[in-house]
This record gives sequence, structure tokens and C-alpha cells, in this order.
Amino acid sequence: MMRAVIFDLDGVLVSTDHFHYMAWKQIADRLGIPFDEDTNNRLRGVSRMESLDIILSGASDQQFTDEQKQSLAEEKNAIYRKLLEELSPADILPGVTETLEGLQTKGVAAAIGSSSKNARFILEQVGLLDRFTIVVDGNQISRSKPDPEVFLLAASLLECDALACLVVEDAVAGVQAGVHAGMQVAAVGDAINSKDATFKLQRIDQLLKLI
Ligand code: B16
Ligand code: MG
Repeated sequence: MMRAVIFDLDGVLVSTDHFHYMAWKQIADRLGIPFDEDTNNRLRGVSRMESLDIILSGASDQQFTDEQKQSLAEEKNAIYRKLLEELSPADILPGVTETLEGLQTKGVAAAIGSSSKNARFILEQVGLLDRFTIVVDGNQISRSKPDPEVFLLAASLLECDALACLVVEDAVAGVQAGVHAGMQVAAVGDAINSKDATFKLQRIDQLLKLI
């Protein structure tokens, strides 16, 4: 029996992909590194520094010190944070509010398991922060998806066995993280192409039928 649902944030509850893209694009253009929406899709669920490494791998002729990389990541985050200020409750993805209400009615806990260090800010901006019993984000983990750390920490804080947790993810790396945590995983968006997903949902509110 499912006792808790652990939601990924970006791409599941709110879509900030384009904001990530615009911020990274400014940095990549300045450095003369090719960067398009396809490369941006590879950054889903991946930490900020790992995302930067993927982008910089497109510039094999340029070398960057750790200090330079740190500075580029901070610059990207400042641009991204400014864009996040535009978020409002209107940016909550379709079906999310109904899903959270449905879980509350069924007495199933809702938690967040996100790689983003901006997760709390995003949740505040869209007015969803108080809907979650537990929020685990990129500030609390040292290994990012597909490592299961973020989901195992959420389950531990929920005092819930992994077998009784369902993860909802839009990224292939996130689906793998849920599977590595020993949890069932419902894939939405691009992640429905992942062979590892336990369930594939066209709409997030379909998960209410799984509980
Ligand atoms: P930040 P999620 C992830 O969030 C995003 O999908 C990924 O594109 C981003 O690089 C990562 O957070 C880190 O974000 O720079 O805000 O710490 O999908 O795990 O909720
Ligand atoms: Mg995501």
C-alpha cells in the first residue's frame, strides 16, 4: 500500500526548463559554445555543476579552472533566479492541484525530491510550499540523480518504507534514481520513454488511480 508520493519538482509540478535554457544560453553564447534545446533536455534532473560540465564538454578547445566553473555556475544561477521571480500560481502544471487535493483526501503524504537548490523558492513563488509534508532539495544531498540519495532521504524523513513510496519523475535520470531507491516510479513527460518506469502517465492526476 502506498503511504507517500515523492514528487520531482521541475518538469512535474512546474516547468522551469525554458528559464534554465535562457540562463545557460547567455553563458554559452558568451563563451562561443553551441547550446540548443536538445542539449538543455539532457540537463533535466542533473545538478547545476554537472549541467555546466555537460555544456562545457561542447568546448573541447577551452579549459576552465574550478574557480572559473564556480563563477559561471553562480552567474547562471543569478540570471535564473531573476527569471524565477516571474513565476506565479498560474505556472502550476495542469492536473497538479487536483492530484495534491486527491492525495490529501486519501490520507497519502506528499513530499518533494528535487535536485534543485532553488526548489523552495520555486514552491513559494507558485504558492505550493505548504502542500508538502517534506521538501528535500539540492541543498541537502551530495550525489545527484540517478543516485537515489534525494528519494531515500525524503522517505527517511517521512518515516516511510521505500516500498510504500511512489516517485513521480519527468527525467530519465530521476526515474533511475527512484528505481535505485527501491521505489515504484510513475513517469510523466519525456520520461515515459524510460524502460525503467513502473507506470507511464499521460496526465499527472492519473496517479490517483494507482493509490
Ligand atoms: P538548480 P528537478 C533539477 O530539478 C532540474 O531538472 C535541472 O535541470 C537542474 O539543473 C537541477 O534541478 C539543479 O537546479 O540550479 O536550481 O539547483 O527536476 O530535480 O526538480
Ligand atoms: Mg524534473
